[in-house]
Amino acid sequence: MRLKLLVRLGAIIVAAFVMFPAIGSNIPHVSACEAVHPKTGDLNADGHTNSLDALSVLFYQAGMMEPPNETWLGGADVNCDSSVNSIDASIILQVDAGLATIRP
Ligand SMILES: [Ca+2]
Ligand SMILES: [Ca+2]
Repeated sequence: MRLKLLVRLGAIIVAAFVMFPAIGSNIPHVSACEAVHPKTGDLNADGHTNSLDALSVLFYQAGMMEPPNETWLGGADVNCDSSVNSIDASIILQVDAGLATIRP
């Protein structure tokens, strides 16, 4: 029940970021994306790729948290487009729902 609520909350937040792309427009580029292997989307290293990981991406994009380190930035850029944003959060949610996989 709590997980479904978190997934729905994450989906709402992702939708807000997609609808208002100006949010987080000062996102720094990630240079070490390809150096981070394997990419799983499990950004808090709890063994699960889920809405909490997606939420941390959105917090980062909104400037509400600092990245713990460069490795986190590389891991958060799950689509390797050199940017950490709501698209990465959306992919992480899709992985959690079993609708997508992240390339290793
Ligand atoms: Ca996790
Ligand atoms: Ca990205």
